[in-house]
Amino acid sequence: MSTSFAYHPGNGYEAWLQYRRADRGTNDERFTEYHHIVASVQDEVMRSAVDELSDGLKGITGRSVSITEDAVSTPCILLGIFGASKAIDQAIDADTARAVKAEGFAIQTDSLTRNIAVGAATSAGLLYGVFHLLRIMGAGGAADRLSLVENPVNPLRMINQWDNMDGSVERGYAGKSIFFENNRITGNLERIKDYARLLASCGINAIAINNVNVHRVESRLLTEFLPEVAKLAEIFRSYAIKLFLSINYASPMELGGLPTADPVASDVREWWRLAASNVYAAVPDFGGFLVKADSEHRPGPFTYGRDHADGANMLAEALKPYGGIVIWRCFVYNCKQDWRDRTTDRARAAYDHFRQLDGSFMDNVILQIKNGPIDFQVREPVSPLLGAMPRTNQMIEFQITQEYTGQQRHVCYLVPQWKEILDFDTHLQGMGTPVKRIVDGTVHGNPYSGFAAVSNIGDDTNWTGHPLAQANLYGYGRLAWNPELSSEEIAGEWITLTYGNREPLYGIIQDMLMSSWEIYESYTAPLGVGFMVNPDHHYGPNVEGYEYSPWGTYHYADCHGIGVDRTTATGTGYTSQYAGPNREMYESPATCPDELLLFFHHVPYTHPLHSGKTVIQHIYDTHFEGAERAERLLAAWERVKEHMDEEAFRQVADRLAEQAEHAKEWRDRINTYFFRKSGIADERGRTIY
Ligand code: GCV
Repeated sequence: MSTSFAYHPGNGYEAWLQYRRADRGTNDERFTEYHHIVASVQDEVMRSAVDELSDGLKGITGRSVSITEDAVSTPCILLGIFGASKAIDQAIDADTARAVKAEGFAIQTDSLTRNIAVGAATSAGLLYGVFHLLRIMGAGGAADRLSLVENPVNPLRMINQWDNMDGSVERGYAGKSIFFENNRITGNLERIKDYARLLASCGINAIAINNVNVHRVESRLLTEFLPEVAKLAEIFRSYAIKLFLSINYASPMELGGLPTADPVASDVREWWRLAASNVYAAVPDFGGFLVKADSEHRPGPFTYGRDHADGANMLAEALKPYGGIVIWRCFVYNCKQDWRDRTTDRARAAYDHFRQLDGSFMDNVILQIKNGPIDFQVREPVSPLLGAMPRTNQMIEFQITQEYTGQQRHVCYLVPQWKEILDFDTHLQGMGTPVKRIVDGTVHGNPYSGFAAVSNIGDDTNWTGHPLAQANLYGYGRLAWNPELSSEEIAGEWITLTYGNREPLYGIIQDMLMSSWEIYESYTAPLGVGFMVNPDHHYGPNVEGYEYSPWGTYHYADCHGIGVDRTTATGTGYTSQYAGPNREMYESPATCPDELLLFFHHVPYTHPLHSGKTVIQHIYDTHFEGAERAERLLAAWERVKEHMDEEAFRQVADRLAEQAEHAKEWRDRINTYFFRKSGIADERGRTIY
């Protein structure tokens, strides 16, 4: 990476949108001649695009910026919609314009005038184009050779807030909600606007603002709080982001006083029709409903002997006249399992409940499927439900908030994990059916598809608590836009825009991010076995924390061995949910990848891995190494100290110090537990308690 300039991220509020002036004499100096924007603003999204470009240019060039409807001097930056702007139609040739889809854009520099044209088919595309141009400028790219077309790969690129109206955030690790306080919608709309900017800048186009666990008060977002919801929708609308609400399935009872929420009851259906009509009267471009039903004590159609297609279709019918959609979550399992019962396997649940319903959902229903069959663990196989319902819309759900990956007290850059999942070949239509092609809708030609993820932000000044966790939010958006981007590229963009690309800072942070998932995995639950965390809050080691609980997340460690037999031959039969080659690969310990061995198999501690180590030695080695590597992260960060301001340095240093200490706790708890269970000593004689 070339030497350019260093940002001073300070308190982190501006995140990757700092638009700082470059140091003199660097390659982004070439942008300083751009301080004239030509645009005729047609709507609020275009207004945002022009404002953002103007602010960005001001920051980057240090000069004041003029905005006119016609070009008065060159070089300038032209913004416009194809067919509506003559200047754009002249600047960008017709073939290029035709390659631009609804939310895409083209950027081209004229070699003679040096004018930069940003053209799009919609104002949303224009907004994304502006953010892209600012990203190029921020990274010190060259203005004179721009010639590119970008289209988002995924139609839906959604964020799910798990925010409650009392101001708390379920699984939130960065302060309180920015949306709600004291059971009301916030009056701090500036912060919402800044969040909308952050999201739009990396391509997000949809948001559900409240927790999928909808309590009594949030149910009323559909009714008495609608005027305030409309204000939030207005802000997001101006950044081309559609607003959704999580709804309570039992609303007809809780709000409407009906005796039932049975999806086939005519008064229940009528209640939802009316609710939808009221929402659309307040928010004409409302996105739709996000629903967690029959899951973790939430109400749902099972109560009435109905299935999830009955439940989802009832809501879909109510939303259909307005173009709204139902996003129905597949996180449905028995959370009151008896730990003695070895026949029930939580991993099977989503597939077992939903697969048989393929073809029975209306076309404005999308099933939202967690990336793995359990619950956002540091390592899980890909959910076998993804792609297994060809006649049903599906989207994948990731978790940006680090519930099981260090809770934003540990650094864990999750983009490499998401990439592995997206690249996984399901073999559902022969070789070459990766998850990313299923969720972008191309494999089955589904009208609705894409990504959703649980947000990691709160009202902490720097948004994410751990400053390095900002890379996960940024990375999620960029990956939803284009899953072909590499983890390194995304990290590189984020580092450059946040801290600058000056060495050694750039390289140090890049190495830290790229190794962080592996490091976190190495000192926590081994070989895909999952959990081993403290119950409820899920932070910190507790090997038997869930072993005798009703939640279905067991590891079955005894003095001989560990792991869950999920094979078809002798176990729960979960492996049978995968297509051909994957089923066989997971069925046998000989072919099962090491990192998932204990997810699929119960093996003796002396079982040899492909790496040549035994399971027990692998546990010891990874835990000793992981804790050492966590300590080295802190040492690496010390080396960036002189290259950034004190506050920005300190925010990360404090968390890395906690991580290093906490990694030792993980190491010693896990190693001690397995040494005591197995009675097998560490080959290298290191201290185990
Ligand atoms: C919103 C896990 C989390 C819950 C979360 C749930 C879900 O179980 O621990 O906090 O609830 O997933 O995704 O619905």
